[in-house]
Amino acid sequence: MARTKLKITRRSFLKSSLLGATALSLSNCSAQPLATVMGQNGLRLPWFRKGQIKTTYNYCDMCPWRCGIVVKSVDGQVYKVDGNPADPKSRGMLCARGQAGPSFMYDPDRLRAPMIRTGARGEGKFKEVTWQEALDYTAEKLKVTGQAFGPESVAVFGHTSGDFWFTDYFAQAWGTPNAAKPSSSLCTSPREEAAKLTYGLPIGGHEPVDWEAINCIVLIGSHIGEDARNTVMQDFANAWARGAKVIVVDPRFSNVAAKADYWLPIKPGTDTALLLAWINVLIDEALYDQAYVSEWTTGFEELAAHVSDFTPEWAAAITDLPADQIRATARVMAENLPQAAIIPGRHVTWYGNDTQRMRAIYIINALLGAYGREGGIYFSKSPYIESYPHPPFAVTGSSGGCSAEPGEESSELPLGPSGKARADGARTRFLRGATAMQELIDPMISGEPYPIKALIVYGVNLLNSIPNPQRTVEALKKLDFVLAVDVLPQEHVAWADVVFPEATALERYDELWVVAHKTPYIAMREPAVEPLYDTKPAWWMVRELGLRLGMDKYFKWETAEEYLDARLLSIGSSLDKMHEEQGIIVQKGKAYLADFEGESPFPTASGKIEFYSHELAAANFDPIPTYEPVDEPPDGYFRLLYGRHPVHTFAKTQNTPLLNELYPENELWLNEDEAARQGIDDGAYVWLENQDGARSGPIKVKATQRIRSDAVYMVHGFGQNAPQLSRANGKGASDTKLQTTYALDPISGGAGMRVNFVRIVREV
Ligand SMILES: Nc1nc2c(c(=O)[nH]1)N[C@H]1C(S)=C(S)[C@@H](COP(=O)(O)OP(=O)(O)OC[C@H]3O[C@@H](n4cnc5c(=O)[nH]c(N)nc54)[C@H](O)[C@@H]3O)O[C@H]1N2
Ligand SMILES: Nc1nc2c(c(=O)[nH]1)N[C@H]1C(S)=C(S)[C@@H](COP(=O)(O)OP(=O)(O)OC[C@H]3O[C@@H](n4cnc5c(=O)[nH]c(N)nc54)[C@H](O)[C@@H]3O)O[C@H]1N2
Ligand code: SF4
Ligand SMILES: [Mo]
Repeated sequence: MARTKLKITRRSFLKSSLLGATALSLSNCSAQPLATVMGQNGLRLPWFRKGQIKTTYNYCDMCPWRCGIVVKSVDGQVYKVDGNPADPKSRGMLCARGQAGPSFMYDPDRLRAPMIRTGARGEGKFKEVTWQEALDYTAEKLKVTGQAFGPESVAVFGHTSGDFWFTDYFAQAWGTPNAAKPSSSLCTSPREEAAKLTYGLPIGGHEPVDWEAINCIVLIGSHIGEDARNTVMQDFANAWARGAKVIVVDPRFSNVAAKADYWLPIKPGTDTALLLAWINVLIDEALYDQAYVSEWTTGFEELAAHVSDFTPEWAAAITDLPADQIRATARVMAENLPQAAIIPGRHVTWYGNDTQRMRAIYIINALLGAYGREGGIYFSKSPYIESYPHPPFAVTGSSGGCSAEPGEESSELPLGPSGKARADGARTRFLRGATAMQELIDPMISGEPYPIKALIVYGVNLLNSIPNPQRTVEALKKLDFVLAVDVLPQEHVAWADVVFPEATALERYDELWVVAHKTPYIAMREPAVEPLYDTKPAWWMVRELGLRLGMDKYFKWETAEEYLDARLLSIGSSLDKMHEEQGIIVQKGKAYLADFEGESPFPTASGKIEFYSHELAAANFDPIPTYEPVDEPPDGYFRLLYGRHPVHTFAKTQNTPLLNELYPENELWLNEDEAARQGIDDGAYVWLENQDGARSGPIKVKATQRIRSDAVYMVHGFGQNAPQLSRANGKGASDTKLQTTYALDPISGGAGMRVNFVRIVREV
């Protein structure tokens, strides 16, 4: 395939074939009468005002990646967001979802006023109340619950960028260790635990791949281009145009597989066998970086002995891949070392043995000498900035996650003020793990190990993000009190006692976005316009609650500006100064081994990369990764796989007018031969039933050779049951509703969701 030797620019980026959908969104818009597009998005004509154009700086909240944006508004209306050229993530460009920020903000279905429930839970009947009433009522409920059952009986779930105020600040000040983010145990926790166990450092929010100089890119179930993180797409496209070799391991011919030199259509769930065979080849053929391994690693002898039988022929029988292809791909990696690496991936909670798979990945990267080398994996550094000065919190500990800045590490599980550890600890405990969100649902139902009686849900799509939503509904029925803080009437909002409607990211100040990076940096969020309707920002909500709950000492600041200025003062800046400097502060990094002048950059016990983990051995886990088979689909069933669509984020953008127009419903990828065997036409609508009898649909069949015959695939986030989401309600099928079970990773607390099977049902 010919590659255009072209550096990605703003113009070429939008044209890139990887980004077909992005380009489509723009051409679609310009082809329609402007009034139609504006009308669909709740915008008023005339759009060309005489008023002055106001510029504000922000970071995109349309997905957890958070590209820096420049917001243009006139007379209190937002018209346009652009990538902030000064921002190391966006570099002046945005993806389709980022461009749709104003469309998300002007969604006519938004929550408009605080509400208190009047009907039964789940019925969705509320009365609008004043903020005073909603806050007084909530504070009273929290106070009573805390007095009767202790502060840890209140769980706080948070995601989206404002979650800091609830999940970190409020939860710790209030004193509950039961604060969790879906971006940890439903996303990254295995890769974070594995990284800390293997080389002592977290991956962090921004994967430290040294894209500028990498020559061999290996993707294990990461589908760049569908996983549409702006920066990663730019970086990948540039590396590809430079001629970097690309190896994609995916049971599905993903968009990025179409750009690959090697596509390995692996049998789902067998990746660790492939990885062990790759290690076997690298060692057996002495292809690894021997100088690096002897200087920077421990446990090589044990590793070599461990993998000696895991030959490509052994793996071929397990993975359904030819042994020659396994050997050839290991050699391609080695030919390019140390400018070769397996990309850490992001959503890595797959089959329950995920920390071990991630460790196998990092072991290969170390054999390739990639850590701390140009074109390999650089060392991220956190920016320097002080926290807002406050008295010690009642409980400390990171709730973790891909949206969190790396928190304080502690070797113990966080304890509440009454001495109780996190309620997920009994099942998933491993030393430094972040709270496992899905493991906090059982204590809400059973009261074990102790009762959780109240739940605050901030920016988490409760019934679409946590597997086994049927169980979550049981919990919602049992809880004494539920507060939902959201911007949209999502499915779970109907189950809340109180609803706080939040102002969107474009309408509020927020905590700084502090990013560990090659060039550590800080981005700001300032409001472009006044909040619409009777909505408020999260910082204001937690402060008002805190004052009502006698937590005044944590809320000495009166406004977000005061809070932010105090933090920025610690680095000689201020909100005004940051605004003048395009909303971004960049600091100096320490990316490569050479920057450490002989000191070890690896904060493990040995100061080296540990092929053999004494820490895991001591906790009775395999010290070197082993392959564990996963259950096969029963007869007549397919493994249910899922992933991203370039123009949607999880289950939150399906109702966004512009994005809904681009991809209104998801499809079921079904192998064409299987479809023919079952007499199902391409484009037919079917229902799906899982191994436990849960159903979802109808969903349109996409009969294709781009997927193996033992699995089906759909985009996550559809099949919602939320009558007030006028565009998203009832469209397509829900992967979550078909995930009635998950496999718990005992090391990281991750919930492996690819262990569910579905069969096709023609009629309901
Ligand atoms: N079945 C299944 N489950 C998954 C995944 C999957 O692929 N399949 N993916 C997993 C992964 S990788 C992740 S990271 C998680 C993501 O999990 P979530 O973050 O829960 O996913 P979203 O659907 O984006 O939900 C965001 C919620 O925040 C609300 N919201 C949006 N903006 C704001 C705001 O400004 N303020 C407030 N208060 N609320 C706001 C939205 O309306 C929505 O309710 O899901 C995980 N769960
Ligand atoms: N457009 C868009 N982009 C996003 C997001 C979004 O919501 N929308 N969310 C962001 C977030 S928080 C996350 S965590 C990432 C997630 O994005 P990634 O981590 O890149 O991808 P996943 O969605 O987990 O991976 C899905 C891929 O894994 C393949 N797969 C399934 N089973 C197996 C298996 O057993 N082995 C192998 N090798 N492959 C398998 C699937 O076919 C699919 O191609 O995306 C980020 N980017
Ligand atoms: S990747 Fe797209 S949606 Fe995510 S933060 Fe960047 S521009 Fe926004
Ligand atoms: Mo994620």
